[in-house]
Amino acid sequence: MKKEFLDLGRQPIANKFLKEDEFNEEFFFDLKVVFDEDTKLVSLKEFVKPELMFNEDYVYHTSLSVPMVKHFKEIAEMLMKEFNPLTVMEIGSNDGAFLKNWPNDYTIGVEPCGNFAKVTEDMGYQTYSEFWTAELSEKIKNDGHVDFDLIYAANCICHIQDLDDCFSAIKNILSKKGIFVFEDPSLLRMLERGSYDQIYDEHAHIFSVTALDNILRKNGLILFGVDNLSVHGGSNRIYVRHANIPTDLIPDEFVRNNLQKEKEFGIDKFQIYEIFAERVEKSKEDLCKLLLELKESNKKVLSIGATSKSTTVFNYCGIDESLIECITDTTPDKQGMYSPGSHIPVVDRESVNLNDYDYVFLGAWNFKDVIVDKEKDFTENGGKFITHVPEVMIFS
Ligand code: JHZ
Repeated sequence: MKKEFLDLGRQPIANKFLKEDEFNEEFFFDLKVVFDEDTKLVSLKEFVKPELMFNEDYVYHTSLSVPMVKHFKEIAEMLMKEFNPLTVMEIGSNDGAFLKNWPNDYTIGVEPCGNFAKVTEDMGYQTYSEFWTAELSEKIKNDGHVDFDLIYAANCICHIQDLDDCFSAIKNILSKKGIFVFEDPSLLRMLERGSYDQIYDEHAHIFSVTALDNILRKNGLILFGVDNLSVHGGSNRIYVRHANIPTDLIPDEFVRNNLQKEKEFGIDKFQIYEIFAERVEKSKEDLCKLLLELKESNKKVLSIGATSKSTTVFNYCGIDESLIECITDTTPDKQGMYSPGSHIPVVDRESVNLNDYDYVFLGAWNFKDVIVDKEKDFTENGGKFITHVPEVMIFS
């Protein structure tokens, strides 16, 4: 019942930045996307082995994007106030941007990337450096942990390929009246904005509320709340509890509104995905045309934000160093390396004078306001920005 609608070509591991001597052995796979007529879930056709993506060398450092630190502090405070959990677990705890807002005596992390698991262990949080599975939930129980009142995950559940195993593991270790809260990019926002670069190896699925409602029910869980968030280009925060356990947490009007909005958009119909695929192709044509014209008129272009998203764009559109000279990024582990597949040098923002460039491509378009504000001097000196979301355009 899975129907393919989009082919984003040969793609590398989105967050595997490389040294020059690693170019020859780089791993590539076919990035194709399918729609499941049964559950309405959108997923990658071919999954990449998790160990190839999430390991000791993982470079995405949540705390290096300053707006995200504030985001996680605010959500932790809200959850504490609204639900007052006595035991907390975060799945995909990365560098502890969320965990650090909770006392470490009743909070644990799960993080398969060993480098980050060590960071949160050093902060005093017990961290299981493993992938989230039903087997791990059993192991955590056997280690003597009581069931959790709050299980939280941000930009992690959509990375998990086997959702039935993932949700049954949650059900196994969620306390009777506990809540499971997770946030991931919204499929509706991606379709509305044409932000096809939300699709890369790590994002095994792009969730709609509709598909989650179906899959959670199948696993004995109920979705009772949805918050629409602006982070990461438009995400949904989903609130889940056990089905069949009496509680006053009943699905709120936001759940109904979200399901209704998605239905009106046609998220359950294959045709909408065919229309999206045409839009993606047009975006590629427009971006390539623009960058080629700029090159022909000797304009210099760099990109800000060596994101997973820009890995998809650069590889799908065939953009290399001849079109975008370099990428700046605040993450020290990405600096001095080359971008996956497209092999564009990644440098520290401080090492370049933006006024030597005519155009800046927004690789991190989701931080557009922050970046444009930080780089006022560039636009005041005549510099211009390029983005491909929602359409390819130049602005200053
Ligand atoms: P950002 C990652 O995707 C990977 P990416 C992951 N799979 C996921 O799901 C999402 O996050 C949530 C830099 N930066 O957040 C920092 C600047 O250089 O859009 C980051 O490297 N200057 C877990 O990689 C990158 O840009 C700045 O001013 O698409 C942003 O990456 C700012 C604000 C950021 O996620």
